[in-house]
Amino acid sequence: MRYDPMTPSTLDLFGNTEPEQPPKREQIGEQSYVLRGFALPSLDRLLPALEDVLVAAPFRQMVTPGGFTMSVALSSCGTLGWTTDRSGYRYTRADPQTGQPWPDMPDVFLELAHAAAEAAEFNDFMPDSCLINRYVPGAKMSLHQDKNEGSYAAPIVSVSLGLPAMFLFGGFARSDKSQRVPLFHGDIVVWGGVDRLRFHGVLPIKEGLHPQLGEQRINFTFRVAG
Ligand code: MD3
Ligand code: FE
Repeated sequence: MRYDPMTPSTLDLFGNTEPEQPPKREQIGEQSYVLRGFALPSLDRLLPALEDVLVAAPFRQMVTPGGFTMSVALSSCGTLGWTTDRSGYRYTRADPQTGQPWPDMPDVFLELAHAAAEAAEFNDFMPDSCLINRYVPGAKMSLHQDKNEGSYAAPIVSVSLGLPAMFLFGGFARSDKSQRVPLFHGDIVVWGGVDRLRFHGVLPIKEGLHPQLGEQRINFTFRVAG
């Protein structure tokens, strides 16, 4: 049969009549999803906003209550910033290094976190805290739970940038078997509901050079902390 651009069957070959698909997402827990590449369209606004935050509140390594220096360097923006020192883990309104309030959360951060939460079925997510973690090759985060927040009703949204990481997604006891989830530049993960208190961590980052971010992985963790 000769090519006829007007027949419906030919138009179908180009996919124009397919029904709208739901956002592409991988379910990794009952109420947890990976949104591959979700942050990529926002990067042009996200990276300059990150630079601004880091001028006011540079990355620094912190000490755990047990006296160990974390391999991950931290900063924060938003009303509340997560900190640790010899006296414990907590959220503070001021950056302990400058005594100044943490930098405001840039609009592009908030909009992205809100949209990602919505794509995972969590509406009205309004984080008051964004922890910014910087990993160089070899840096890791041991299995832990996030238990310093005022309420566990809201989800947690995490944005991965730069070098890839192997994320460990555990159970409700430290000894429960973890699943391994590879995370790449631009991926967003949303955890909430019944998964909110699961143990999690990050394996040591492998050597590498990311074309845009260089020799590092940066992760934003959005939370309702207050
Ligand atoms: C899963 N950060 O800062 S992101 C942390 O990649 C932290 O930097 C990791 O764990 C990182 O506390 C992982 C996100 C994350 C945060 C909270 C969770 C994953 C979670 C709570 C429950 C389950
Ligand atoms: Fe955590």
